[in-house]
Amino acid sequence: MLERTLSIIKPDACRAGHMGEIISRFEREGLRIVAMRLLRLTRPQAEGFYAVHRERPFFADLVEFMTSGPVVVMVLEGENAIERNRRIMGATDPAQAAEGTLRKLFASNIQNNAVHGSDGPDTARTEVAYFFSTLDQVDWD
Ligand code: IDP
Ligand code: MG
Repeated sequence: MLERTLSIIKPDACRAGHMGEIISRFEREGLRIVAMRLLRLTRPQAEGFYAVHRERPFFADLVEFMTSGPVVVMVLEGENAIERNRRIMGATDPAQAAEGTLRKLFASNIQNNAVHGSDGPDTARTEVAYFFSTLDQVDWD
């Protein structure tokens, strides 16, 4: 099934100069970028994006981290793009992430873990719409 998913290159990976490598990886894996923007999240924007985690003990630190520098937000498109992106990213905790995954390569710890990816069709739809209108998403064909 042709899907779209939201990807974020988090502040740690942007700061470390890994934006290009991460974007290259998506291109090599055949995920097409249909929208992309470099921005710095405000506190309300980060809190809204991670609202499902607001009761978790790590929420305040997560918001602090996500607003600590620029991020790249992207919409990736492809067959099973949601699941494929999650596989390319690897486990949330880099200590658990498989060899060669973006988090194994670039994450420092369970919080500063380089990338975000939508975890299912419903979240993908909501998260894409959080940053991009349909008019922002290009048609390659
Ligand atoms: P995911 O990004 O792999 O989908 P989630 O459980 O949805 O993982 O958590 C969202 C984000 O919150 C993670 O990517 C990470 O930055 C942060 N996070 C998750 N669990 C922890 C934790 O136990 N301590 C600190 N930060 C965490
Ligand atoms: Mg998640």
